[in-house]
Amino acid sequence: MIGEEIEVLYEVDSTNEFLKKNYKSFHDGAIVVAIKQTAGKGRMGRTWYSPEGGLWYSVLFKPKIHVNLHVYTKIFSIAIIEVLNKLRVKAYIKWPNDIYYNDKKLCGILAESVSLNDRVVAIVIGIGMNVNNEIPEELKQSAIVLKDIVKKKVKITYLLDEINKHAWNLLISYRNEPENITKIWKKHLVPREGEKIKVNNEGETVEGTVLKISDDMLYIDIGGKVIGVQSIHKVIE
Ligand code: BT5
Repeated sequence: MIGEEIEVLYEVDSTNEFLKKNYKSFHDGAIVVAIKQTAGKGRMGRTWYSPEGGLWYSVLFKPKIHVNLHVYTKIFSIAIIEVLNKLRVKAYIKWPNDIYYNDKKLCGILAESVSLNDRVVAIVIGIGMNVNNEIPEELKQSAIVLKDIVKKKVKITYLLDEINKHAWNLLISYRNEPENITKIWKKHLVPREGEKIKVNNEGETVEGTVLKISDDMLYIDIGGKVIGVQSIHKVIE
């Protein structure tokens, strides 16, 4: 199960960092929730703004067999979309790992792993969702808060419990039918194959058409030349 073991911290630098440091003290499926983070982080050292009122937590996995990090990111993205759908919020997954509503970021996911002698010993999936929190002026154009979408405060514990339940069911279904997860993920994904997007290619913003989407690559046709954009590159639109 996910969240059977739970630690709630009033304040921590980052729940991902906390679990990466302390993974030995927790079981598979444990979660660490913070009321606020003082150094919440996104990918590639970016800052994740996480004041009181949001859902900021990390899940620990100690898989016995190797499972790619992308799988966990997909599973939690789908779980979050399913829970938001229950609240009648039509959110979508913006490639590779963001949850968006009306062109604005509602939630981000950060998947990390800890290795010992080349063996992955812990996987930490960090989830940050704007729920009842404020967002700073500089993010107002690009970010959104759940309470402003549904026009009322939403219970953090409800979201936490639902996301974990959905993610657990998806994880079990992944074991039996791995390709089904990719199918569901693609259904909620923006952009879709065939759509036009803008990407940052060698420092320049260029427009192209998405030819194919794989786990961690977008293949884009830019005027006849096909480039592979890895998830670490920034997709502009
Ligand atoms: C992400 O990174 O979207 C992953 C965010 C993961 C946060 C969770 S919270 C619990 C756990 N503990 C952590 O320390 N992290 C995880 P990325 O795609 O790199 O997006 C980062 C960018 O999103 C920033 O550069 C800002 O532009 C923007 N941003 C920062 N805070 C935001 C917020 N609260 N809401 C929306 N956008 C935000």
